[in-house]
Amino acid sequence: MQTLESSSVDLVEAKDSATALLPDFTTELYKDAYSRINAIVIEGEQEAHDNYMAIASLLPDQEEELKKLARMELSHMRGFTACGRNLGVKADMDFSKKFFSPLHNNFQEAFSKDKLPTCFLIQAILIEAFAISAYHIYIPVSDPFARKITEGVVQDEYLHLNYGQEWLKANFETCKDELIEANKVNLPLIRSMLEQVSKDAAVLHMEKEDLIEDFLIAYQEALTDIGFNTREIARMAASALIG
Ligand code: PL3
Ligand code: FE2
Ligand code: FE2
Repeated sequence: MQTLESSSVDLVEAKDSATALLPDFTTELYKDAYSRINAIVIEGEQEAHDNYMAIASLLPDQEEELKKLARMELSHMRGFTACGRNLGVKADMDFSKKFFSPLHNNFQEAFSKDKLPTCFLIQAILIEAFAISAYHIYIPVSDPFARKITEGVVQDEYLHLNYGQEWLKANFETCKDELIEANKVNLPLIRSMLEQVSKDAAVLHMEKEDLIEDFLIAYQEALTDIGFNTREIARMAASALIG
C-alpha cells in the first residue's frame, strides 16, 4: 500500500538522484555559467587574501598566522584558475568584481575605522561560511579535476572560519554589539549574492535551497560557538529576511 510517508520518501529520492546527475561540462550553456561562477570564486579567494593581509596589519601579534591564512587563499585562487582553464573557460572578472563590490566596500570601510570585529565577521564568518556551503554543494556535481581541488580547499576554509570564530569568542563581550550591527548590514548582502548566483549555479546542478541551507548551518554553528544564544541568532538571521 502506498502511504503518505512512503510517497514523500520516493519523491525526495527521485529529486536527489535527479540533481546528483552530472552536468555536461562541455556545453556552451555550462561554460557560459562557469565563466561567471569561476570568476566569483577567483575574485572571492583574492579578496580573502587581501582581507587577511589587512587584518594582519591590525593585529601585529598574530601577523604570522594571518599571513599564513592569506597565502592559503592565494593557492585556492590558483587552484580555481586551473579549474576554469581545464574546462576551456575564460573567467568573467568584470562581472565578479562588481559582484563583490558592496561587501568589498563594507570591509574597506570597517578596516579604515579599525573595526576588527566587523572585519572578522565579514571575512572569516560570512565569506567563509558562504564559500564552505558553495564548495560543499559543488563537489558532488563537479568535474573530476575540479573536485580534487575543491575537496582540498574546503578543508582550509574550515580552518579560516574557525580562526575567526576563536578570535570573536575570546573578545565576545566587547564586540557583541558591533557584531549584531555588522550582521544587520552584511547578511542581506550575502543573501543578495546568493540570489544573483542562483541561476548560473542551477546550470551547474547546484540548487539555491541547498546553498542557503548549508550556509545557514555553518553560520549558525559559528555564531553559537562565538557565544550568541538561540534567540539572538534567530534575530540575526531574520535581519536578512527583513533586510
Ligand atoms: C574564502 O576563502 C573564499 C571566498 C570565495 C567565495 C565563494 C562564493 C561562491 C558562490 C558561488 C558558487 C560556487 C561554486 C563553486 C565553483 C567552483
Ligand atoms: Fe579560500
Ligand atoms: Fe578562506
